[in-house]
Formats: sequence, C-alpha cells, structure tokens
Amino acid sequence: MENQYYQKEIETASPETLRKWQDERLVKQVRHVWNDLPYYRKKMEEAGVTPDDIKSRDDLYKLPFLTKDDLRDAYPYGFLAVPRKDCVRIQSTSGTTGKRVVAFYTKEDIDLWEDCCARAITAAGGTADDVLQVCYGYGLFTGGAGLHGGSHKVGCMTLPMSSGNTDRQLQFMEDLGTTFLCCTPSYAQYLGECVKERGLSDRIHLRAGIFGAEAWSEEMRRDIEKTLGLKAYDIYGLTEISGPGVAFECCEQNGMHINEDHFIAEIIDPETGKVLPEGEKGELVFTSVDKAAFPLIRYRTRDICVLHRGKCSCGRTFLKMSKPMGRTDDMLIVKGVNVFPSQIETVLMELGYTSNYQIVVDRVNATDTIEVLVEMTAENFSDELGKITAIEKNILSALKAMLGISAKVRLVAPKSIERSEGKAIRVIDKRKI
Ligand code: DLL
Repeated sequence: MENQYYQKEIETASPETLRKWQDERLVKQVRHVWNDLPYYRKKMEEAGVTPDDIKSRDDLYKLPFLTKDDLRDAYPYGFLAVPRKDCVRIQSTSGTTGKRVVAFYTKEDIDLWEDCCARAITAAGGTADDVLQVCYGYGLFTGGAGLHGGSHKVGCMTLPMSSGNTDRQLQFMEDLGTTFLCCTPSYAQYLGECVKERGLSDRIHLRAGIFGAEAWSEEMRRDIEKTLGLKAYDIYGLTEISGPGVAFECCEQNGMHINEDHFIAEIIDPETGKVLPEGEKGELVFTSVDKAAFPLIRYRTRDICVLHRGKCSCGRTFLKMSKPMGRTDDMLIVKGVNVFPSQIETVLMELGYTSNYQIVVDRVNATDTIEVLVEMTAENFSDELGKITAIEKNILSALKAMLGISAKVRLVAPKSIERSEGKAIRVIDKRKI
C-alpha cells in the first residue's frame, strides 16, 4: 500500500524553497512574539533588536536565546502568546526537580505537531494497514499524545496502551497482531527480553517501531531489532518545541530529518553561544517558525549533536541531526573530569554487555567516586571469584581508557537493575541528594 502521509512536496522541497518558507515564517513569527510575548519583547529590547532587524534567517543570530530558566521564570502563563480561549491543550516536560515547564497549543499547533509525528511514522514505513501500539505515557508527557495523533493521521489502527503493565502489552500485541510499536528504547529492550524469555517470538508480528525520548546507542538498536524482530527507528523531540516528531529517521536509519518547514535548527558553542558551521558538534538550538501558542525563538535544548545536510536516499531534503551525544546538563564532573553517561554505555556495549547499567557518583572524604553497576546476563553470570575479577578488570581498563579516570566496577545479578517503563534512570548522583 502507498504510504499515506508522505508530504512529498514539503519533505523533498528544494533547499531554496525551504529557505524561502523559513525566511517568510520567521519574519512573521518575530512580529508575533514582539506583539504578544512581553517576556521575549523585553529580551529583544535589551539586546537592541526590533522586528525590523529580522529580514531572513541570516539575521537569526541577532535574536536572544531562550533557556529552560526563562520558561520557569515565566511559569505558568508567561509564554502563552495567544488568548487563553484559543489554546486547546497543555502538555508538560517530564522534569522531576524545580518547576515544571508547561507548553501550550492551539488547534493548529496540535495539527502541526501531529503532522510531524505522522511524517515520522510514514518515514518508518507505517501505513493504514498497521496496528500501532503506543506504549508511551499518555497524560502530560508528550509521547503518548503526539504519536497517538500521528497514528490517526496515517490511518493506523491505534492501540492507546500508555506505559506499564507489560503482561497486558504483550497480550494485546499477540492477540491484536500489533505491527508497529512506539515506546522508549529502554522499554522496547525490556519488552524484547520478555518476548525472548517467554518464547513469544513466533506469536508476535511486529515489523517496525519508533523509539525515542532518551539516548540510545546503535548497539541497543541492534539488540531491539533482533529480540523484537522489527526495524527500529529513532524519533526526537522535546516538549518546548512541540513534542516527539521534531526530527525523525527514514529508511537510511542514519540521522534524523528535522521538520524544517516548522523548525529552524542551529548548532552553537555551549560556552560562547557562537553559531557553529554545519558538521560541527555543539548544542542544538531550535526556533519554532509557525507555532502560535508557544512560539519559542532560539531555544537552547542542551542536547549535543551535529547537523548535516546532504543527499538522502529516501529523497527527503530536510537537514539531518545526529543522535544526541549527551546533554550539556547530564555531563558529570568527576574528579574535575567531564564524564558523559553515553561514553560509559558505549564501553559496556562494545564489550558485549547490555544497556542495563547504573552509574553511581558520590563524594567520600571530599573526593569524588564513580561506580558503575553492570548487570550480568544469565549466560555471563558467574559465582566464581576469579571470573568476576577478570570481567571487572576488563571493564575497568576499558573505562579508564575512555574516561581518563578510574571508576569502580560492580557486577550485579541478572534482572537486579530496575527496568523502566518510560525514560530509564541511569545516573544516581548522591552528591546532589
Ligand atoms: O521526550 C518528547 C519525545 C517523546 C521524544 C517521545 C521522542 C519520543 P521531553 O520529555 O520534553 O520530551 O524531553 C526532551 O529528551 O531534549 C532530549 O534530551 C531527550 N530526547 C528526546 N528524544 C531523544 C532521542 C520528549 N531520540 C529531551 N535521542 C530532549 C536522545 C532524546 N535523546
């Protein structure tokens, strides 16, 4: 069956056309925030910029950045840029500390967001023939609502499971013949473990899935594809910019296309704020050019990645972003050295361990300590002291080579690290408790 939601004219538009759309929409959007968002107008005034200074995206650099702190500052309604009666939805970030960030949507904003999710499902091969099971949380989190809406647009038979209750997830997956799965990669991996253990492989009929909302490696992709028997695609997004679907993977499974008709992406040096050329690694910044209720300009995501524009075999011309390589705020400073959890995951996966691990950072006698708990599988689990020491030593030296500092390694029994139904918690920083 023909893919139904391939917006070909938009998704394969020439770079000149895309640029024209972005230029026109940006100019309009800057007028909108100037007129309707006093918080941002003040920032523009402080930076000495007026809407007349913004004639195209080449002028974007003149505009001030926005950060999560700005959104928290203006909580709850300071960033609502339309009359309340025109706003039909509120969603919120999953943050556990500090004030939550709330995002607002008009009917048109929801439509735009669901379009983005429908494009993502379509790029992963989803059609109206699919039974699509959404196991992202519904409610304030954008995962459930976004993919649900996208699935409707594609015309899939949508199963709004929400997160949790793994037995029921698997039961429906088998009984209803789910073909398309949407959840976090860590939950997909857990579902894969369960399918393997319960010998369900022959009774499920998954063929594709889109997984995002947290970092995951290529090794994890291979593991999920093998245990669930599907093709696993990445999807990226954040509540502040709409939710899932800001960027999505296509058949190449090599970087995510950014929906450039709606969002302008920039990469900046996180220290200086200077815009970096395409191909350089830095912090991802988004400007939403046509959302009405919550129109963020130059929002600093804190995600570190690389942008790349090139020919893609799928035909899409949208710029691609790499998988985020970490976040500026999840970087741990241990004994003065910068440590990204993703570096530890890479080491473990390269040595053949699963992504079931935990990093515990503490401070003992004024010295930072870092311990990595590595879960063993039934196959590599052992009681023999000699074997344990050899495995620990091997991981330890690989970690030392990657991080430049010594970590402690503790092997833990199979299934002893708690599984997550949403985003996995992999770092426990006791220095902050
Ligand atoms: O996680 C939205 C989402 C839902 C995306 C479902 C994809 C699928 P927030 O809770 O606001 O929104 O968290 C946004 O999650 O800044 C990234 O750090 C991280 N993130 C999202 N997608 C990916 C991904 C949703 N594919 C934050 N890879 C972002 C790595 C991701 N990190």
